[in-house]
Amino acid sequence: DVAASMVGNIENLVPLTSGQYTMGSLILMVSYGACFAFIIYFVLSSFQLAPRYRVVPVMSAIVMASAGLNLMREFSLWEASFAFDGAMFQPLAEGNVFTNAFRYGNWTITVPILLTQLPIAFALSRPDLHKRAFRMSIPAVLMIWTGLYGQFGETGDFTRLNIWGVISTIFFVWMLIEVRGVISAAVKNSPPQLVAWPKNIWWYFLATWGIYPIAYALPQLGQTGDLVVVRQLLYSIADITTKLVYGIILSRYVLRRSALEGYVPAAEALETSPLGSQ
Ligand code: RET
Repeated sequence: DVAASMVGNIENLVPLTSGQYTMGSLILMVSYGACFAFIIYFVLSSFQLAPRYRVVPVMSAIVMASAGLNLMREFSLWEASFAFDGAMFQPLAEGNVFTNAFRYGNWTITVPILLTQLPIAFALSRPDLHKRAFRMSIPAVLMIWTGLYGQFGETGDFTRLNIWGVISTIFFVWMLIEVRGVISAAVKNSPPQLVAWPKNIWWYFLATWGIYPIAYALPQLGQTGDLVVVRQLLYSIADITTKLVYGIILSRYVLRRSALEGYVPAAEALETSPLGSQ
């Protein structure tokens, strides 16, 4: 079906009510706003940490900037792609095609960073850390690119969507096996007071990364305005939880770990020293 494959995503197939259209704008706007605001949070958190962990929230700040710019672009594309005809917001306004494909491009940058944060936060040794970051990132990138190719099939008969969805899921499982290896190493290597953290992070990771394949498969339930909005909402929940909340969790973990390893932030060291009390 040539016409259907040209429009790429279901966003270009269905007219939206003004409520649905506004919800779509709002979801994208809140998401990029949150990303940009949290750049500041992550940069400031890094100052409280032992030097070896400072890069963990800095990497979250980079992910926030990258995802924020991507979501801002999705937002302006959303605004440009629909035109009000007096009753409904019609897609393909002035030839503009909305696409979720840019998200997959963005994940190519952010996903390897998110994965590499784990072995750094868990203080794995340098050569082990590099090896594991690499071994997680290879299946992750293959998962994203096969999914990118497949998602263009969501407006056709779903053959392409499903075949590439299955191939992508195989890479996802491979990636999860590598992530699980990092979690096991972290459990062994964790201070006893913090040993629950890597275990809980594993379940959090599965629950939140698992939202993306659901969003990918969703167009098969039908092509309606509600589904378009629900899918953008799912993407946003996934974006906020896998990047922003995940970054907060890892920052809290390395903060506790810094303290347990005897690190005292500079300002506190000054307060408790004879010099500071003068
Ligand atoms: C795809 C295609 C369908 C099958 C699977 C997928 C998994 C995607 C995932 C994406 C994670 C993205 C993140 C982005 C953060 O910036 C590609 C949708 C399994 C897990 C964490």
